[in-house]
Amino acid sequence: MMSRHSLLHAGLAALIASSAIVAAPKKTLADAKAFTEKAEQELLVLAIDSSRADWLKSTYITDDSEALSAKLNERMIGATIRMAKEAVDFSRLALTPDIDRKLKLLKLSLTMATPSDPAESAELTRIAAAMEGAYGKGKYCPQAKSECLDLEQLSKILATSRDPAALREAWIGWHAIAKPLRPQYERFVALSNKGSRELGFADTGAMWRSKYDMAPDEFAKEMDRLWEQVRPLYVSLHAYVRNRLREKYGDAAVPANGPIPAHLLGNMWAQEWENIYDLVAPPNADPGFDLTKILAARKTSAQDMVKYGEKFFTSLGFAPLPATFWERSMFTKPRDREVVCHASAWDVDFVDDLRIKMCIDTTAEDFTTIHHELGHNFYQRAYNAQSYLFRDSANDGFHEAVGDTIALSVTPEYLVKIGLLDSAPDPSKDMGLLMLRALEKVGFLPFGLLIDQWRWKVFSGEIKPQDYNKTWWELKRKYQGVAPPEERGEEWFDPAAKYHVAANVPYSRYFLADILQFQFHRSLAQIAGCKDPLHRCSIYGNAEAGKRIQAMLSMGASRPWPEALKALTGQREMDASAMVDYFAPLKKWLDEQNAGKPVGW
Ligand code: X8Z
Ligand code: ZN
Repeated sequence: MMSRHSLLHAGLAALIASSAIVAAPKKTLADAKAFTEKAEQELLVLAIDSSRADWLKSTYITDDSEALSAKLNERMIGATIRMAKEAVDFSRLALTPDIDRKLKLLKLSLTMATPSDPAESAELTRIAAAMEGAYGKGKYCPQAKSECLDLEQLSKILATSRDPAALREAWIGWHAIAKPLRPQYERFVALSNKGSRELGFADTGAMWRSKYDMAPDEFAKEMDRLWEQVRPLYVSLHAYVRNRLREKYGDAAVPANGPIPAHLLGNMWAQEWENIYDLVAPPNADPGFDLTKILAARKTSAQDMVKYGEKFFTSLGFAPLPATFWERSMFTKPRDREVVCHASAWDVDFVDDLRIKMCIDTTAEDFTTIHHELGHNFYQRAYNAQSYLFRDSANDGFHEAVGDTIALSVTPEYLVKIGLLDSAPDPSKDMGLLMLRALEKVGFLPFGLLIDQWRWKVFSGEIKPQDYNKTWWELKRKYQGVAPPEERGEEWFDPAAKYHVAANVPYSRYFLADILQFQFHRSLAQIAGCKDPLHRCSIYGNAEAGKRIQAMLSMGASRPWPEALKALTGQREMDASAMVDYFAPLKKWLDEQNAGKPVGW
C-alpha cells in the first residue's frame, strides 16, 4: 500500500515525466539572447566554410570539390537544424521582437533540410552537389560533328538561329542532359521532405512557402492574385507573338489558336523572348539601336561590362566594389575546366568578400544580367552591419529585384549619357522599346510562376515520379501556352534541364521580382522627379533615389518585408499595377493587332 507521502511523489514524478518544461530548468529571456548570439556566431563560421567550398565546386567541378562542398554544406545544415530544434525551448517565452524573428528565421533559412539520420543526411547533400555538377558539365554531342556543345553554345543557337531544324536539334540536345538526373531527383525529393518534416513542415514546398511573413497557403494565394493582375497582358503578348511566328515559320509549324512551340521563342526554356525581337518588332518602331551590336563594335570586354554596372550603383551613392571583387570574381568561362556557368552573386565572408560568377558574353542580355548580379552584391553589402540572421533580403523576391530595377533604368537616354549611344530615339520608337522590354519581362511571368507550381506538387506528393514530365508539360501549356517541339514522354526529365531545378533553387522569387521591380521603378522615378513615361525614366546619378534604395536594403531581413517595401515605395503590398501601367500603351497596341484573331490557347 502506498503511503500518502509516496503518493505525492508518484504524482509529482508523473507530472515531471509528462512535461519537459517542468523538468528542464526554466529558460529566461537572457538564455534566449545568449542562445541566439552563440547560434549566430557558430553559423557564420560554418556558412563561410560552406560558401568557400561551394565557390570552389562551382568554379572547378571535380569529384573532390563536389565531395568537400557537400560535406561542408551538410555540416552547416546539420548545425542549423540542431539549433532550430533547440530554439523550441524558448517558444513559450515572451521574446523581444528581434530574438523572436531571429529564431523564426533560423528555422526558415534552409532551402533543403537534411534528415537526422547521418547516412541520409550525407546522401542528400551529395545528391544535391552532384545534380548541380551534372548540370554544369552538361553537353550535347551531335553525332555529325566531333565537338560537343555546352549550354552557352546551345543557347546561342536558340537565340540567333532562325532555322527550325537547328533550333529543334539544340533544344532536344540540351534537354537530354537532364535524363540521368531523374532517379537522383526522386531520391532528393524523398530525403529533403523527410528533413523538412522533422523540422515541423508538411513538406519541402511548404517550408519554402513559409518564408514570406504569412501562412504558406496565403502565400500561394498571393502568387495567384499577382498573376491574375498581369495575365491579360501576357495573353495579349502571346497572341501577337504567335501570329508573327506563324508569318515566319508557317501555319503548319505554329498553330493559330494553340500553344507556341517552345524552341521558337529564342530561349532554351522559352522563359524570356527578347532574342526574337527582330521577328516580332512593330513595323517602323524599331528602337533605333541594338546594344549587342554596339558592345561588340566597341570590343567591350567582360570586365568593361561589369564596370558599366558598377558605375550605375556608384552614381547612386553606393561605395565602389572592393578590390577583391575584381581579383576573385569569375567573368568568363575558363577554357580548361568545368564550371557552373549559371550566373550568381556571392558574399563569401558575409561582409565584403563580394564576387560574381558568370560566363559573360558581349550581349545586351548579359549586360542586363550583370546589373542583376550586382544588385545582389550591393544588397549583400548594404545589410552587412546587421547581425548574421538578418543578413538577407526582406524576402527573396526583393533580392532578385534590386539589380533588375537598376536595369530598368538602362534607357536610351542613359546609354547616351554614358557614351554608348549617340542619340536617343524619338517617341515614335516607343512601341519598339516597350516591345523589347515586354518580351523579356512579360514573357517571363508565367515561367516564373510555373516552376514552383510543379515543385510544390512534387514535394507534396500530388505529382508522382511516374508523372514528372507529363505534369511539367501540362503546366507549361497551362501557364505559358507553349508546347515541346516533339512528344516528351516519361523517358525524359525536362524540368531538370533548368538550372534551378537541378540545383534546388526556389523560383517563386523571380516571379515576385518581375513584379516588384516595376513597383520599385515607379516609386524611384517619382522620387527622382521623372515626368516622362516610365520606360523613359532612368534614376542614374540620382542621390535621392539612391538613399531610398539604401534605406530599404540596409534593413536586410530585420523586419517583415512589408516594412521594407514601405521604406522604398510607401506601400505595404506587392502590387502589379506599376507593371500594368508601364506596359499600358503596348497592351493597347497589341490588342489592336490581335483584333479578329484568336487569343489564348
Ligand atoms: O537565375 C537567375 C539569375 C541568378 S539569381 C541569373 N535568373 C533567373 C533565371 O535565369 O532563370 C534571373 C532571371 C531569372
Ligand atoms: Zn539573382
